[in-house]
Amino acid sequence: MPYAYDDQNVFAKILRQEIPVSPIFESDHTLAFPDISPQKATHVLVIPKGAYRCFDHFVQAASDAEQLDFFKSVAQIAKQLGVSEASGGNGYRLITNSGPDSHQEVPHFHIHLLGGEPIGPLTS
Ligand code: DGP
Repeated sequence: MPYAYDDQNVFAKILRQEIPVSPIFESDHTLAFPDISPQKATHVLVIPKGAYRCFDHFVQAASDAEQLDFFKSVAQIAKQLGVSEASGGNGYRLITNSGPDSHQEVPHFHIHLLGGEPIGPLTS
């Protein structure tokens, strides 16, 4: 099934610098910035710069270079934020919502990186 991409979504506007954010990390293919409504002490969104609607779309359509850059960036960001065990932190949670049942609000693939405090079990 083809993935339609709505280039009016808020993250597309952030990538075009139509909406300001304060990036905490940027690489060739990846951008990260704080969530506007943080749910934990650390709550960062990591997005690919390419136009991908959800995780499945990203894995299906992004180049190997984009995918490698993205996933290595997530680990690098966790280190930079001091939440990874490798950087002396206590760990973190990654979440990605993909499609309507998951409650994905912004239709541009993104990973929530949550940490900086104990997080309970998944509940819903
Ligand atoms: P999701 O439900 O997985 O699609 O999460 C979308 C997240 O995006 C949500 O936690 C709030 C965040 N968000 C929405 N609009 C903006 C924005 O304009 N700036 C920033 N920094 N985050 C936003």
